[in-house]
Amino acid sequence: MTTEQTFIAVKPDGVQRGLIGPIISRFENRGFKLVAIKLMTASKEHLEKHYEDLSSKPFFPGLVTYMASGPVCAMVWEGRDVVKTGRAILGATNPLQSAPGTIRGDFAIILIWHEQDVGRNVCHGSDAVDSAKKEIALWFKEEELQKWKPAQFDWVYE
Ligand code: DAT
Ligand code: MG
Repeated sequence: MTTEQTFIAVKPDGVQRGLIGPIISRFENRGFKLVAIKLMTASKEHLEKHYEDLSSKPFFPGLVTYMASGPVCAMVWEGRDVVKTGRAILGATNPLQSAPGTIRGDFAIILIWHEQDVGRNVCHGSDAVDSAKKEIALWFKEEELQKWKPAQFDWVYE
């Protein structure tokens, strides 16, 4: 069985709106395992590294300022195919296009697509196994990642 890890972060709007619990529940309910979690206000330098692939985009400075504006809930989740499934649980980047049943589709309430608003989409999730590895290393020290076997493990996986 290939087990992988993904980096999930409840963004400042999600933290302010009391959505940490509901977001954690969606990953727990699916059978994924939480291996690290912390609430932290990231520096702009840290977020510039996190979003370095987007540095040429016009919305980059606004994205970094917004993400540094308050605490985010940074997490690492582990399980079979968790990177791709995590993206499915999150929904499309633009909340207008994210399906009901997804985190963004259920909780992001943006009504007008424009450059300023699309950032308020509640939650981040790594988009590939490689970027997940990079993001986990940026946000967590190796010793912060817990190695444990949930009691439900043998009921989740065949
Ligand atoms: P995702 O978060 O779905 O991986 P992304 O990596 O392309 O999306 O972009 C990172 C974040 O940047 C995204 O969650 C919200 C913001 N963003 C993306 N496209 C944007 C746009 N056209 N205008 C403003 N913000 C945008
Ligand atoms: Mg992305």
